[in-house]
Amino acid sequence: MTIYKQIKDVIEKYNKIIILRHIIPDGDSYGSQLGLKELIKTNYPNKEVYAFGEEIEYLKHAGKPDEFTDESIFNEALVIVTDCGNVERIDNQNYDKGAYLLKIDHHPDATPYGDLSWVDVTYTSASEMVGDLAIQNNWEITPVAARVIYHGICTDSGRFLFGGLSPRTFEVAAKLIGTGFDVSEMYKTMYKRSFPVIALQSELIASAKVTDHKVGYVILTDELMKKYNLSYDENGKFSNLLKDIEGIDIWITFSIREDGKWRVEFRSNNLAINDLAVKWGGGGHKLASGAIIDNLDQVMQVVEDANQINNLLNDE
Ligand SMILES: [Mn+2]
Repeated sequence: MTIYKQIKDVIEKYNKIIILRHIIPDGDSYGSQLGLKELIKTNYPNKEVYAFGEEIEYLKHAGKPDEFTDESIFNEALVIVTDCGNVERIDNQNYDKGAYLLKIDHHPDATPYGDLSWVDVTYTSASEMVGDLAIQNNWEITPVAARVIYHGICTDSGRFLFGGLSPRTFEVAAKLIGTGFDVSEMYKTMYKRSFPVIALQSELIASAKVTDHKVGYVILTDELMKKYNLSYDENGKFSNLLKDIEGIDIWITFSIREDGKWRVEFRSNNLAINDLAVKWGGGGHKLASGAIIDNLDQVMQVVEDANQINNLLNDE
C-alpha cells in the first residue's frame, strides 16, 4: 500500500484531528499545517480539525491557527505533525497525548517519531508533500488550501530556486495554481518590503565579513533591530543576504533573539553544513540549517568551524 493511501486510511479512522508544526513557524510550517487542515475539512466535512501553534504577524496573510485552550482536546485525537524533524521543536508539547501520532516531514530523519512516519527529503517542503498527498488521493483542493500550500512551497524553495526542485514540485504547483487563487496578489503580499528592512539589509551587507575560506557572515545586533524597529520574529528574513555572491561558499547569519540568545542560520551552495548546525545544538537540511548560540563570543568559533568545512576546497 502506498504511503498516500496509508495516511488517507489513518485520517478516515479518526473523527478528531489535531495538526501541529514546529516552533518559530515559517511559511512552510503554516502551509503544510493549515493546508492539510483545509484539505481535510473540505474532503471530510464531518471531522473536527484543529491547527494549533503560535500565530506570527508577518504570516497573518497566509492563515490563522486555532486557539489552544486545554490539553484534554488531545483525548482520542489523531495528531499529525508537519515540517518538524524532532519532538523538542513541536509547538505544543501535548503532541503525544492523542490516540495516534503521524509525522509528515522533509527534514533528514535524525530523530524518528510517530506511529506512522512519512519522511522524504526529496521534497522541497512539507507543503509540497501535503499538495502531493492531496493529488495522489484525488482530494478536492480549494483555492484557500492551494494558496497557503503554494505559499509554503515558495518560502522553502525560494520561489522555485533551491531546496531540491523536481518535476514533481512543478506538477504540484501547477495543480495548486489551477484552482484559481490569485497568485499575483499572493506574491505582492509576501514579497512586500518595508523601507527600514531594505536600509537594514544594506547596512548588514556593508558590515559583512568574508574569511579566507570563503565563509561570509553578518551579525544582526539588538542595536540594529532597534534602529530599524524590527520585531524579533522577523530576524529570519536575512538568511540569504549573502547568497550568490562571488567568493562566498558558505554564508552564516547571526541574529539576536528576544531571549538574548543568538539565532544562527547556515546556508551553502554545495558544501554540507548540517553537521555544523548539529554540532551547535541545531539541525536542518544539508544546505540550509540553523542553531542557537548563547553569546556573541561563540561567533568566531562557529565561523572557524565553517572555515574547516571549506578547508579542502581552499587547499585545492
Ligand atoms: Mn520546511
